[in-house]
Amino acid sequence: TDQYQGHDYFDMDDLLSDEHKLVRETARAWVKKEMSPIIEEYFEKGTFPRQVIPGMADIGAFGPYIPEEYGGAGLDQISYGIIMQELERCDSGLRSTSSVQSSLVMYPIWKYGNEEQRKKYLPKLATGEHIGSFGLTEPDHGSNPGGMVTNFKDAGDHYVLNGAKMWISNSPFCDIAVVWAKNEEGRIHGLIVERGMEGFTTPETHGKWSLRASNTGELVFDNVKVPKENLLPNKSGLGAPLGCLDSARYGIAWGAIGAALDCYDSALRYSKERIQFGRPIAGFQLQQKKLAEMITEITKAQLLTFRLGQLRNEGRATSAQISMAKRNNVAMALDIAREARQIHGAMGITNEYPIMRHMMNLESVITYEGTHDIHLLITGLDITGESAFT
Ligand code: TGC
Ligand code: FAD
Repeated sequence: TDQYQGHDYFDMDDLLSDEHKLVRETARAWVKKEMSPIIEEYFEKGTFPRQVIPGMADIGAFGPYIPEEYGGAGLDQISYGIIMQELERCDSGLRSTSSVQSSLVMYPIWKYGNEEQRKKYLPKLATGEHIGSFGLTEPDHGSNPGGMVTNFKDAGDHYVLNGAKMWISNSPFCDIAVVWAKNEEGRIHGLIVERGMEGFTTPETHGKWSLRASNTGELVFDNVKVPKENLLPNKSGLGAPLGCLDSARYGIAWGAIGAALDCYDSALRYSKERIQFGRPIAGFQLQQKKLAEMITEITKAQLLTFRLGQLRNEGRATSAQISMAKRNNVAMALDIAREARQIHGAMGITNEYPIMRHMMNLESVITYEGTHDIHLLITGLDITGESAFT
C-alpha cells in the first residue's frame, strides 16, 4: 500500500481535469500519511479510528458534491468518485463512513430538507463535528425496504416514532440519524433523529468478520418524540431513500475499483519479487493469466465508471446504469482479491498484505446498498420491463 503509484492502462488521466488530479493527490497523500499506517490495527480492533474524522473532512470526504454554501466541497461527480476510490484503496470501511455521511445523510438533508434544516445540519456534518447514520434496513426487511414496519404517529406538536433499524453503519457513535419510517397512511418519510432523544438507543453489532474498521449497529426507537420540524418535507415514498442510494452506489462503483487496484498492485509487485523454481513467479503463464485478467477487468471498470460520472455530471445517469456499475465493479474487486490472495501464497492470508482485509470487506460491499442479486434484477427489469421482485 505504501509504495502504491496508481495503474492507468488506458491513459484515463488524459480525461481528468487539473482539479480532479489535485483532489486525487490530496486524498492519496492523506490516506498514505494518516490511514495506511493504522488501518490494520483498527481493523483488528474492530473499530473505526474516529481521530481521523477531521482529516477526512479536510480532503472533502464529507459532502464532496454538496454546495460550498452548506459547507460541502462543491466538487463534481468525478471528483467525488476519485475520493471514494482513494479511500477504498485503503479500506472499504473508511469509504463507508464517507458514503454514509455524504450520500445517505447530507444528500437527503440537502435534497429533501428545507432551508432551515440545511443550515442547521449540513455545515457540522461537512466538518465531521457531527456524524450521521442512515436507517433503512430492518431486521425483517433488507432487500425489500418497502415492507418496513418502523412507523410514526402524529401527536399534536410532535411525532412519536417506534420500530428498529439493523445493520446501520456508524450507528454506535452517530450524532444524528436519517430514519425512514411510515406515517399512519403507510407513506414513507425521512425523519432526523438526534442522539439524546428519549427512547432512542444505538446498540453495536459485534462479531463481524467484514468491514471491521467501521462500526455497525442498530437504531432502536421506543416511543421517541421527534419534533415536527425534523421531518424532511420535500420528498416522500420509497423513491426518497432510493434516490440517496443512487448517489452512494455510484460512489461505491468508484470505491470498489480502489480496492481492486490495491490488490492488483500488491499481487503484481509480489509476483516480481517472489522466486520459485529459480525465477520470479511473474514469469509463469498461470500467474500472468491472473494478472493480465485483473488489469483488463480493472480497465473495463474504470471506463464504465468514468462514463457514468460524466452522465451524472450531466444529470442523466439512470438508476439502472448505477446498479450495473455497482454490481460489476464490486464483483470484479472481489474476484481480484481472491486471485491476488492466491498469488501471494501463504503470505496472502496474513496482515502483512491488505488482500484478506479487502476480500472480507468486499463481502459486505457486495451485500449492502443492494445485493449482487438485486442489482441484476434491476438490470433485468430495466431491459425487459418485467419486475422479478414480486
Ligand atoms: P419499486 O416499486 O420498484 O419502487 C418504489 C418507488 O421508488 C422509485 N425508485 C427509485 N427512485 C429513485 N432512485 C431509485 N434508484 C429508484 N428505484 C425505484 C420507483 O419509481 C417507485 O416510485 P413511485 O413514485 O412509483 O412510488 O420498489 P420495490 O419495492 O419493487 O423495490 C425495488 C428494489 C428491490 C430495487 C429496491 O427496494 C432496492 O433497491 N432494494 C435494495 C435495498 C437496499 O439497497 N438497501 C440499502 C440500505 S442502505 C445501505 O446498505 C447502506 S451501506 C452504506 C455503507 O456503509 O457504505
Ligand atoms: P436479504 O434481503 O434477506 O437477502 C438474503 C439473500 O436473498 C441475498 O442473497 C439476496 O440477494 C437474496 N434475495 C432477496 N430478495 C431476492 C429476490 N427478490 N430475488 C432473488 N434473490 C433475493 N442498511 C442501512 O439501511 N444503512 C446502513 O448504513 C447499512 N450499513 C450496512 C453495513 C454492513 C456492514 C452491512 C453488512 C449491511 C448494511 N446495511 C445497511 C444493510 C444492507 O443494506 C442489507 O444487508 C442489504 O440490503 C441486504 O439485506 P439483508 O441482509 O436483509 O438480506
